[in-house]
Amino acid sequence: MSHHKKMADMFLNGEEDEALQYLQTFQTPFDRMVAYENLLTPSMYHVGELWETNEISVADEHLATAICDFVLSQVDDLQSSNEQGKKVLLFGVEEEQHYLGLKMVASIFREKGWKVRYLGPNLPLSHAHIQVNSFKPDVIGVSAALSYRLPTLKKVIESFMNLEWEPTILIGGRMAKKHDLTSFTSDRVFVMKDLHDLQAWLEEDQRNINATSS
Ligand code: B12
Repeated sequence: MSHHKKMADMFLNGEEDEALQYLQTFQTPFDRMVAYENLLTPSMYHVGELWETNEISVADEHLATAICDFVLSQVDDLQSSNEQGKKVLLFGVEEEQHYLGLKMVASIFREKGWKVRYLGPNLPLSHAHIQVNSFKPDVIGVSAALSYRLPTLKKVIESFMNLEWEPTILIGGRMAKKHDLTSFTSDRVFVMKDLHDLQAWLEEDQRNINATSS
């Protein structure tokens, strides 16, 4: 059985300690991004397939989500780099309930020493603006899983383009994998299919900082 199916089984059986141990030992050395992208994410996608084909119930899927969240929170607690001063604010658009991907993104930024404000899913735009204006993030990350969120997402991007300090906007979530969102992109708006894209962007950003400071 593949790693992610084993992990999905542990989620569905409510085996949180076993799931955590499996995650921590499936690769050496441990890499947070790889653990999220190559194990937790495919495990939850597998749970989605089982749910779609009625092999598991909604209650099973909720249990799997809760265990995945637990494991993710434990990994997130591991040591991060020193603070490097940059700020990111993350949220899921209004009515969007899926949040595990965004929580992984928060954890990756934290690991790189960013100051993170993770606001969770289902945040109306007017409320997001209150936090954005007080926190003044360098980067705003937005997540949406379902295709019918695209109009909302478009509105969110447009409204952040007016911010005077010109933050970078990152768009991710399941619909970024399913649709060609190049029409959303610009020199300040980046669409990301997964955490590999995020990691590549973060490394480029770091290179730019080093280039300016030397
Ligand atoms: C768990 C789950 C739920 C839970 C959510 C729990 C929670 N709080 O997160 C609940 C029960 C609430 C739920 C509800 C629904 N769900 Co649901 N859900 C799932 C499931 C099984 C897993 C989601 C998940 O956590 N995936 C794992 C994460 C890590 O993956 P990810 O979000 O894609 O994130 C990755 C990238 O996209 C990226 N990323 C994500 N966000 C961002 C942001 C930035 C800035 C960046 C850089 C990257 C990034 O990072 C991650 C790692 O690569 C999926 C199956 C699937 N394929 O995802 C279905 C799934 C997404 N749901 C689905 C559906 C239909 C629904 C409902 C409409 C069902 C209903 N009839 O009520 C509702 C809609 C709720 C809503 N209003 O949003 C369908 C969507 C199908 C479609 N055609 O679009 C899926 C695919 C299941 C299926 N196979 O049918 N769901």
